[in-house]
Amino acid sequence: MNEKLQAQWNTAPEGFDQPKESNHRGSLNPIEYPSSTVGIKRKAVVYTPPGFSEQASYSVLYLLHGIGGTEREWMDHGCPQQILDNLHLGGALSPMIVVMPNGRAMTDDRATGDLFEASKLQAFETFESDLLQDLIPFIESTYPVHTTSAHRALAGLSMGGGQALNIGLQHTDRFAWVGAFSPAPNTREPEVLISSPERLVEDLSLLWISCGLDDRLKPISDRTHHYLEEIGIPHLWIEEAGGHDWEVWKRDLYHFAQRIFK
Ligand code: FER
Repeated sequence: MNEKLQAQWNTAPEGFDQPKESNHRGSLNPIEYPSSTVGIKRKAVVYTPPGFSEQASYSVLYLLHGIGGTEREWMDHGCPQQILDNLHLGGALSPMIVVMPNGRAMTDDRATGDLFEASKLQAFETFESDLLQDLIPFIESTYPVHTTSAHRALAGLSMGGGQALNIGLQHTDRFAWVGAFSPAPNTREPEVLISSPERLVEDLSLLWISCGLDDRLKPISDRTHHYLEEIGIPHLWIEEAGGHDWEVWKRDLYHFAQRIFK
């Protein structure tokens, strides 16, 4: 990648994550949906953009958290409302809502105790069914949204980045846009992850993989990128300044959001 492009990923404009004076603001709303997968009602947070209208039709980005988080993690640490409001007000985004689920699909899905316990790691796998069978149908019957893969994106950070790859690349009929920000060791091995290269090339509009150069999980991203390159699958590969942290993920959201649904 040339130096100019590389530099682009290491910056976002001053104040990109700060609230601007405006009467037009989006909003973040907690929701609950029935999960047949877990057998309980599960929580999520939904961002609707400035000027949101039931008469319009929106695309949907499903945005996933890391191992230490819940459905609140992006809201509490990633300034999604400020970043997305500012982009919407600048005319830089397609009309979209953003759904932030809880990716630990089990009865007690709080981020407490030993987060690496087997049952808790398994719950990040179980989320595949919760997302596809429960959450997406709920969102699509509740919000005024488009329901084709061209209008659905799946992205996440760390554990959520691994989920975005594991789920997204198996279900390219459901998601045309997939983004992994600093994907974690839950990311399947490349040969398993990419079981049907031709299908990926045909179905995906964007496959994004990014990681901070100082992130100790970077070998996971490297491995995935090298395999994709080797077998000739187009993807956006971003090595950026920083570690396993929110400065990186906020910037990733800023850039990724502008590239989807276009
Ligand atoms: C691991 C190291 C980190 C791992 C997961 C993580 C499943 C996740 C980190 C995060 O989500 O921030 O070995 O194994």
